[in-house]
Amino acid sequence: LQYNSFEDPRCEGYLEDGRTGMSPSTLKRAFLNNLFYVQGKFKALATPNDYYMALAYAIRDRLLQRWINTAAIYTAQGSRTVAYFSAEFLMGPHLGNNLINLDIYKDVEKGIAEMGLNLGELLEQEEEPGLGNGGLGRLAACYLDSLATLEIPSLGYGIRYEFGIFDQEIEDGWQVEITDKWLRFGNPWEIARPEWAVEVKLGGHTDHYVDDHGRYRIRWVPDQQVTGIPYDTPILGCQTNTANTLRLWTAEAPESFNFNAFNSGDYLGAVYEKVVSENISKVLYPNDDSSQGKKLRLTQQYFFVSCSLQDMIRILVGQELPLEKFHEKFAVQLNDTHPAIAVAELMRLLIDMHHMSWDSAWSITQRTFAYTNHTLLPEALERWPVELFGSLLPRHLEIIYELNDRFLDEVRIKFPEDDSRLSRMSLIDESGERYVRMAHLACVGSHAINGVAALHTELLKQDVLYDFYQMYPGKFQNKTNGVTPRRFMVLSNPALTELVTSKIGDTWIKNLGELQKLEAWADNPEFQQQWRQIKQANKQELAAYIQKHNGIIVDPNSIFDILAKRFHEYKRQYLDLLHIVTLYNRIKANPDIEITPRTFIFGGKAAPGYFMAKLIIKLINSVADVINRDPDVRGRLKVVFLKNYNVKLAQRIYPAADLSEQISTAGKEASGTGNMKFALNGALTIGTLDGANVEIREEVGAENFFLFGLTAEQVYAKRASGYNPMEYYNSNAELRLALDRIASGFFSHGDTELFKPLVDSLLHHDQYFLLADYQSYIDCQEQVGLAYRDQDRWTHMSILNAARMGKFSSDRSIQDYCREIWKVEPVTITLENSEVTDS
Ligand code: OAK
Repeated sequence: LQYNSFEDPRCEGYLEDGRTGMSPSTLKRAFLNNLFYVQGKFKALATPNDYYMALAYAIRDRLLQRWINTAAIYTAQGSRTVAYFSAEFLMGPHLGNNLINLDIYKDVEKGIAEMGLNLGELLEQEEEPGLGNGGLGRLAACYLDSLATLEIPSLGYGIRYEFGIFDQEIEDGWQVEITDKWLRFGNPWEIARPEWAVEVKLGGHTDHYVDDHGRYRIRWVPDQQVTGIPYDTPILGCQTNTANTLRLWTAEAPESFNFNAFNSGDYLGAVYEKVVSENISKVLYPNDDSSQGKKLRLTQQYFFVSCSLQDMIRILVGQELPLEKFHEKFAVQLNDTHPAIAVAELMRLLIDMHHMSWDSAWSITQRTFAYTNHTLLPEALERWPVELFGSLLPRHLEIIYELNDRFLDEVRIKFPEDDSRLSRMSLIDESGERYVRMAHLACVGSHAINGVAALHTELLKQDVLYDFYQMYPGKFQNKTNGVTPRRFMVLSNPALTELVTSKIGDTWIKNLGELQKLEAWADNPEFQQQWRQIKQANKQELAAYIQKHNGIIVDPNSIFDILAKRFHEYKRQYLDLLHIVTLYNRIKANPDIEITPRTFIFGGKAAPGYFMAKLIIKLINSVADVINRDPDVRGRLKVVFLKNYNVKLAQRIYPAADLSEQISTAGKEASGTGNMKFALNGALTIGTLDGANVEIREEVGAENFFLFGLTAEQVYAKRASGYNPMEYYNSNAELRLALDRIASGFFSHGDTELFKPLVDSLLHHDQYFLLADYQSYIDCQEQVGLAYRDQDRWTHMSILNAARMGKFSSDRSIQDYCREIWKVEPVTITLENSEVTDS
């Protein structure tokens, strides 16, 4: 043992040995020990992955003391705890983030360099845990970071998918999906806890019977059972000792389950059962903002929810608290409706398993749950055919029917003689085939319902959840999303972090509002110069990445105009393309035209079954092929599609962006969070009045935001009065030329069929009002080009954008949730050699 407590002030006051020490010498020794004893390698044979693993284990050791102390103190104090239920956690790589939060990034970088290695290269080795699709999953990850940083007792509960979001390859311009084998080389960040495994029932039927005491009871007789094994990952807060837990469940066949089959010699039959069980946590459904209605998906949802609630009851009982205090011990947040089955499951556990009365169980349930809605798109609202639902969860269906009877009685009392309201609000859609409506279940079973940006919450109240707002106005709240500045600034943009810190100190990292102090520097020529140089260097790095991966040379002096997010028609990547084709047409018509050089960068995945989204990816790549090669363009325009957009790539992209494209049809994007990450890194936004763009613009000032397009209200009005996209096509020559160019086969080797579905959808439907917003977008982009020519003005705007992002820290969001929904308080974790640590 080495006692280094006095070498480093951060280690003061607690035992420091070879597995906890933060001094460079101790870290180095730990690294080399792990290379030898964990990886079984010496330097000559070690691969970059061996080095990554050796470092990851050294850092994990440094988390463990904090993690164990955190658990011990929460247990001893019986702390009120947030349980964040989410089918997705898009965590991104852990190592770099843990180095930042432990505040040892630079020391480790130096120590690693002294051994002739490069930290950046080791970080690249980490397989990203991509257990989410996009916004909703990444938000959950940012919230875990903030919960730990704010020292709030919390658990993230979800699914340990064996395959996360697919890897995207591009072949001949088309997206191709490859399975994401993220666990291939092992995962140093998780610890399996088989001792806390739980059993989950599926299928079968229910038995109604009278027990030995003459009481009426209901028993669920399942026809399948699976075991949930928890895998825990520590979630360290920034510059605090708190290390909370992300607990993800893996499905396995119960040991006893195939016993009979084995005994009867049906080996393959027994193995088959095992395979069926393990399928449950096999793969993440790759749909963003849409629901497929597959039984396996409902099984996944029920599986992780049941595991988690049973786990929480175990924790409660372990702390000798009565079940009646469930809602005092836990505040459960439902991340959209994916975990909404929890409402019925908690009722079942309390009533059937723990013999509580209906009324007590319902009171506890409603006080436990709160529901966040993340979408206004009708296709994303989850509903399950009653038959499918009943075949998997027969007891839950009974409970939902009973809940519905009681709920509709309440509606009748509040709104007498209103049958259409009853059918609109029912938990069961009976307008045709019968469905269970998960959003309704979530609304009824929760004490709080929130949207994720001010506009979104208003639209929920006026439209999607209008009846529920009338029924329960007091339940509705807004909680505007936020992002963690640790990952999306400190880790991903070290140069800017250092510049900012040199001027205003480093407390902004945990109190983002302090960035406001940068406003004083917005017109300082020297500061502006430094700000620009950093952006330039970040752009050069991205340019090198583009050259390496796409073979395209781009000009770091051009505007880096970036659209990076999932592909969806409402997000309007296609509108960006229409702008590109318009600029190209102008050049072709007049090769000497003055155009501010731009590099258009796209990134994002399309759901594998989403034909139109995949065709837009193909169109981007096809347009890129033509424009990038055309000598008339003289390099003034470049188009780049970066494949496999994920958290790692996002971290490279935000710091290098000049212009952030946030161009969804107003009223469609619930919030957006990429918009916040871009602005935090000094990109200016071109955007519609949609989602959180509205609030971003309010914060940064209208003069520092490029606004275009119809408002949500105008979109509704236009739709109501009969929108005809053809009118725009006929009356706008540039628009017509752009669409005709695409339709003519110019970008598809003469093939006029390939992009026809895209062109036709705009001309005949244009569900998302691209043509209505086209001219406004083109004009606004003109303003962007002009603004960029005045570098002092642009830099001034860029600084103010970053300086005014304080509101969009996920720390602020989490503080709002804590105060207004969860009613939880921070708990300080100490590292002293307390009794709990010794025992
Ligand atoms: C995914 C599946 C179903 C429903 C919603 C989603 C989703 O990702 N929604 C997104 O959530 C983000 C976080 O709140 C928002 O910023 C995005 O606007 C929203 O589309």
